[in-house]
Amino acid sequence: MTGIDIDGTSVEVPEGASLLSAVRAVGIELPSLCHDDRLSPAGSCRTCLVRADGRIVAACVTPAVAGACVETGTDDLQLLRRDAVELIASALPPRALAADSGSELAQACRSLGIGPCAAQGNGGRGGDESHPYVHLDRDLCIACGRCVRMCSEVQGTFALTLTGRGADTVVAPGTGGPWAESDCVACGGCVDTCPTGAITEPGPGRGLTSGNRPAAGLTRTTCGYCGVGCSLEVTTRNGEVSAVLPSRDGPVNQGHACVKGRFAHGYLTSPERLTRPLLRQRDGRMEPVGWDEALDHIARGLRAAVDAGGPDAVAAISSARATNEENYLIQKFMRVAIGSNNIDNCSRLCHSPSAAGLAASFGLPGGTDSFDNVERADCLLVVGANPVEAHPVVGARLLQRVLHGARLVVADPRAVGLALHADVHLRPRPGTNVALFHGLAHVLLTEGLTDGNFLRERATGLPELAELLADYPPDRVADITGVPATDLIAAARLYGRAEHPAIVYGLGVTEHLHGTDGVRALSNLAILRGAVGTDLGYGVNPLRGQNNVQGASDMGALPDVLPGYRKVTDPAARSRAEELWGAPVPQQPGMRIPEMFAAARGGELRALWIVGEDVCATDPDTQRVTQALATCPLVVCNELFLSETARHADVVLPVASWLEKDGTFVNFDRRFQRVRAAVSPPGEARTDFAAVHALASALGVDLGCPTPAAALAECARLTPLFAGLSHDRLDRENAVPWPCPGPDRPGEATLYRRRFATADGRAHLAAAPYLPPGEQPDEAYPLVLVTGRRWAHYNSGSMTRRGGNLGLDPADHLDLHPDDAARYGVRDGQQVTVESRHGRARLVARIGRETAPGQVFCSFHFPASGVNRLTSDHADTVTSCPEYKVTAVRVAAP
Ligand SMILES: Nc1nc2c(c(=O)[nH]1)N[C@H]1C(S)=C(S)[C@@H](COP(=O)(O)OP(=O)(O)OC[C@H]3O[C@@H](n4cnc5c(=O)[nH]c(N)nc54)[C@H](O)[C@@H]3O)O[C@H]1N2
Ligand SMILES: Nc1nc2c(c(=O)[nH]1)N[C@H]1C(S)=C(S)[C@@H](COP(=O)(O)OP(=O)(O)OC[C@H]3O[C@@H](n4cnc5c(=O)[nH]c(N)nc54)[C@H](O)[C@@H]3O)O[C@H]1N2
Ligand SMILES: [Mo]
Repeated sequence: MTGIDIDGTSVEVPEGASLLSAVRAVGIELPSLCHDDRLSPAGSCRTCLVRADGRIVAACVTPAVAGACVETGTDDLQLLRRDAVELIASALPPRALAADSGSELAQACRSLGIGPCAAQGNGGRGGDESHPYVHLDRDLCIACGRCVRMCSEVQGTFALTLTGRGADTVVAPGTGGPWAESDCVACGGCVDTCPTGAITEPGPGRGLTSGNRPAAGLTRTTCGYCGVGCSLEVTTRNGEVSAVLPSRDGPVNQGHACVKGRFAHGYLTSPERLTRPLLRQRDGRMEPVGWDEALDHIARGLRAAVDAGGPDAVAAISSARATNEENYLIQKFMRVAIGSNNIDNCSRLCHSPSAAGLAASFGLPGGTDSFDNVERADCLLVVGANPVEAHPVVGARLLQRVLHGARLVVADPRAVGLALHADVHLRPRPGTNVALFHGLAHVLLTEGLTDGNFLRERATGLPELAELLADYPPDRVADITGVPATDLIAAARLYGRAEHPAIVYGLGVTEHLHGTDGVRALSNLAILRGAVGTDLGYGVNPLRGQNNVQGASDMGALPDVLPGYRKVTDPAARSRAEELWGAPVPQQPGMRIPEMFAAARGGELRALWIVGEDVCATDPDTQRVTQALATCPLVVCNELFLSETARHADVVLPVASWLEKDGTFVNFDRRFQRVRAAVSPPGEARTDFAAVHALASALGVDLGCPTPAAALAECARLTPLFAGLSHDRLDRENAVPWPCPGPDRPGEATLYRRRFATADGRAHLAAAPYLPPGEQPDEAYPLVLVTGRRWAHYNSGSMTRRGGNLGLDPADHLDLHPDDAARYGVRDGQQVTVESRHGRARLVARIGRETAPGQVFCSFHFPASGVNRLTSDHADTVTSCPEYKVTAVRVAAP
């Protein structure tokens, strides 16, 4: 710490702090129009002038030197600052200082006594309103460069620049054309930092930033899109959301956000929102009915199903979009009110191989380290993940780390996102990860880049693995994967020689026929290096997908485990739950999602309750899913919209979304965070929590835990993993990671410091051989289709297609290499038909070099394009996670 004197008050500030932060630390506010704590200081606007040891300096760029004597309040300084601000304002048109402007500049003028008539510019420089979420008013630009720095130093997109000379300097997209056609990914960072209102969000959020948001009508919550878990501040007006701003102190996002959390809330008020329950009539039409009638119908259907086939004739798919408390209640409903373990959730389709693989290697079904640790790594191995598009705030933080010198190895067949910044980009053929990871491990072992002590004392399985790895020399791995041996060796050396390497991975590892083997083979690398559970590295970390996919599983919405991953086959675990729930818990593990559909097609499953998953759009081989729903006598769906699945249901219950409910989510690095209702659900829509209670009541069952807080409290009593968690605590502390065994314990952000959570306390190396993917191309289906995500849309697109994001990306595109485009006669922008052995889809071709020849890529955000009619029912042999990443297809221009 450094001690300095400010206007006679002593203050201690961290080493290297600026005078501006020291001045603020004693409660003095100075205007600072070119400054934002999230950015490097510029010192260009000269509005934060102070006198330090007799010299007049800009406080934002002057470091606090021990013993310095700083004056801020003398008349001459006040005058200098006032002049500086007035000079800036004078160039702007009068609207810059309009009475209702909350901009930083307008506020500074008000506090310095500068009247609105100070703004005397003529304007006339025009604007850019081409973008749905970011509008530019060039007349208000003071060329402070904050937006440009936000875009480069926080977001890392480098989309903005300052153009023009002298007084005419103004921000502009670097590509020169309209904003909408620039590289902007609408993270909102420029809007949030702009001090004058030159860059704003159109509509009711106009002019609001995380610096000037109103205190009234403000709700702090956690984003309900992806698993990053950004903290957001939601402002409302007349009962509607007016803006969603990133929390400056958000534990994960630190004042940043992305196009989804920040802007994609238009779906809330979409005219297509469901506001009343729907019941299918005898003639097949869906008609709105009251809740009582809908619940009564479901209750009768459930009783009939149980009478005909026993409790296991009923199943539920719980939602990774819903809260922990809702998931807890749904699994309790299935176990207590129905008497079946037939409960599963979307992690089946996503990171179930992570849960299985990480638990087998290390003991617990979650990532090993906190993201804050990962960010400290000097070498990042990013595998089968595209965080720049799918976890943008994490992607931005990782990119900054790389721009500041961390080494980066990316393993991904496509050249997108972080791969463009990699020291080594490994491009394995889809489905060959296990061979690739064994190749890397082979090099670590043969080059002595392993940690002998760690392997002896904290791991098992080395002899078996070493024997297997003898079969994976770089040349053979090159044959299998297509990755040149030299690249493989270079990558292994980077990871092997780094001081603190970290592994981050995504669905490119899990959504395969051998996804669990992939997770285990990837974990081998961290174990060989001793880079997990030690200070030597930051482990193995899945970028989990949906907002609460970790939590849905944590809460026991799985067929084989109770809350906290206690096996249903374990008598002790069952009896603890039975004691608390006052009902017997079935001991037979239930069905997984694909088994539910098979049982429905086979006539054994007679009632299926689907809570917030559009299985007819997002599960693989959807034609067969639709068949399953058509055969099942009762299908109930909790939804916001009439999704593909809801269209096939017998009863649809209208429910609240994340901005309309109370509870908690668990993000990708195991942090519990609060979710709070900012607005009310529309019409008669209820929360999933209320809907489950209502259905239990209709069956004459009281599930207890009347409120979300009570549900989490009950879960904490049930399982030691979450014993220290409660809503009260999260209201105070914002984020608490699990395991958290007591209210006075902080929670373990980093796992396994003392021992691994396996039965023998050791990390387990896995010697699983490489096996080929389920689908191979042939003459009839010569291309390999990989499916995945695009930045502007989210999964089924049910929310992001209803609002401005549609303007940013209007269709599912098929990316293909120019060679393949030429071979199959496809033009850029053309509608094409894609056919697999399972079905057919219609997509818009996009020709580029992101995909390798012989491979094509598309998203699945527009159910109408039918992408999941293409994908097969091949699934991970351990967890049944679909092989979404490998499908043999052919492409034809119509
Ligand atoms: N914008 C946006 N964000 C999202 C979502 C969304 O739909 N849109 N969905 C959320 C959800 S549910 C999830 S699970 C996450 C997913 O986040 P990610 O896992 O990052 O998403 P994907 O794009 O499906 O796949 C990641 C990468 O795996 C690569 N890949 C495919 N096959 C292989 C292979 O065999 N080996 C290797 N090494 N790589 C391969 C693909 O080329 C792709 O770039 O994103 C979440 N965030
Ligand atoms: N081809 C291909 N298919 C894939 C993937 C892939 O990579 N390729 N990825 C898979 C992965 S990882 C995932 S996670 C799945 C995602 O698939 P889904 O879970 O089906 O997709 P989402 O769009 O996230 O949400 C499903 C539905 O939940 C509704 N919803 C949102 N919030 C709530 C809520 O609070 N309560 C209720 N009841 N409903 C709500 C939405 O309106 C939406 O219709 O897709 C999988 N499908
Ligand atoms: Mo996912």
